[in-house]
Amino acid sequence: MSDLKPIYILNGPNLNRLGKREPEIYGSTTLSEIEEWCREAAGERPVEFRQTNSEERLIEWVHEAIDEGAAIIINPAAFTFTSIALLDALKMFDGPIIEFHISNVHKREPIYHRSYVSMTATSVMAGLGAKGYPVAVRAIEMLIEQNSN
Ligand code: DHK
Repeated sequence: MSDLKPIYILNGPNLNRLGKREPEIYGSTTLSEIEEWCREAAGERPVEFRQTNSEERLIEWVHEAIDEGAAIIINPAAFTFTSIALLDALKMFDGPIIEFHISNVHKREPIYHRSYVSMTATSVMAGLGAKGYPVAVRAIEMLIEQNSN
């Protein structure tokens, strides 16, 4: 049992369909494969890896991370561009936050160009594909380390 606080890796709507969903944009990797990669990259540190299509549930998980977590990696998917409620929740988190997108949202349709979450995220990663998730895990470890110095 690790005494390290967990990294919360939170995924928003439609990401449960990865592997089948617009593979030309999101690739063919499934969310469970991504979860495995994240746990491996996290090493000793526990990971809470979750996905929901519900804005309410995502916000409740951010509240849980506020009380229990060391860091948040969040792919809010479409809620990135619509949810002030999610932004308000993330503002309460005092650890590092990485906003993560599989695709480069800035190369896509204009509806994907304005992120509320970026107004509070420590870092934004976009366009690395599914293999970017374990990179984000290693990056958040560096940010946790920086935060603790
Ligand atoms: C995933 C989604 O579901 C979209 O709504 C975002 C993001 C992009 C991604 O690239 O991971 O716009």
